[in-house]
Amino acid sequence: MPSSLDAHLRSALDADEGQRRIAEAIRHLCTASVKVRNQIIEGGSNLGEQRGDTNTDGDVQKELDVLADRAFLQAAKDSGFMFFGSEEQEGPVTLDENGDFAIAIDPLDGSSNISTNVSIGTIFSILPVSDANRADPKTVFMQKGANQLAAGFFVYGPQLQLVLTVGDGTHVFLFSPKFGGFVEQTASVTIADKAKEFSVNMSNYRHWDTHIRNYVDDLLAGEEGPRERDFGMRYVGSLVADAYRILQRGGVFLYPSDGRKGYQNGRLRLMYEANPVAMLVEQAGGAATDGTTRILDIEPEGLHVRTPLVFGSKREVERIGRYIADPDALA
Ligand code: P6P
Repeated sequence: MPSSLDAHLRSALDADEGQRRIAEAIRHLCTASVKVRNQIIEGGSNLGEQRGDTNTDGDVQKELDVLADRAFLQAAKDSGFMFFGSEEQEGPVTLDENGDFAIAIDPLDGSSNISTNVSIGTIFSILPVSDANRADPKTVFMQKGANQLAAGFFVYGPQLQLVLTVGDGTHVFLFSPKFGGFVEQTASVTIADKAKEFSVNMSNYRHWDTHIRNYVDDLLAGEEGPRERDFGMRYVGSLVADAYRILQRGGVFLYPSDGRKGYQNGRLRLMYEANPVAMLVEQAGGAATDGTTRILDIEPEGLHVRTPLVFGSKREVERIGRYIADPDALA
């Protein structure tokens, strides 16, 4: 019988009461993920239907967005954790004045893909609450990603998977209805150092800065240009799907800043997309930057701030930094 998530949590998070509370919160998050999974499987065709409200991205909420937000808010309540989600217009929800931990979460990332049956996900980050910032929920979440105690994402695809780190490497767990829980699928994922694929929305090419265009041009030129090989391209348009593929077989993902209105810092959110993905990728031996600065070192200037995001095979992420630092160099 493969090792269970429970066994992993008991061995990785058992040093003190705080760690045990984080383990319990991860169990509650898993319970919420199974509710979302079951709704996707059984929920019929209205899951992608719009409800009329908009979230902070300006996206119209879908039925499943609201169900996921409620399910994960309940998980935070059951954990006694503060809660801040991408769907929250007003800001963080204080659930427990004396809470020691907080969850920043995108309850349903990629919901525009529901109607096309593409993998979607939930991305979460667990942060400490210090006495200094406990009084103001907003300051609780205004901390850099390096402070994360745990991070993960659920992938609602052909299988329900949990990609998780509690600072002890990145591990993949598979939901097994037969087993009635999550079983370990891959212990200690390692991202291949060399990238053979890149992942970017090429339709934004004309909006990128010169150095990003130069970098992508060289990828497209392959062996006929300055690069040592030809490259493949994969782009799902669902962050958890692209991130999971890169964790499994290497590659590099880019969502750069671009000239479009509202995209000067790219599209992805620092708090509940870039930071958790960056922790998972670094724990798997990869790298994650905004092009030049380590994502986990970025001090947030707002709760829903966006950041340019580059992550994946470490040598490729570093190469992009060299294109930006010296656009004329053939990095
Ligand atoms: P674009 C999905 O809506 C999402 O937030 C991420 O999951 C994904 O990586 C990105 O947006 C895709 O954005 O502009 O390429 O459609």
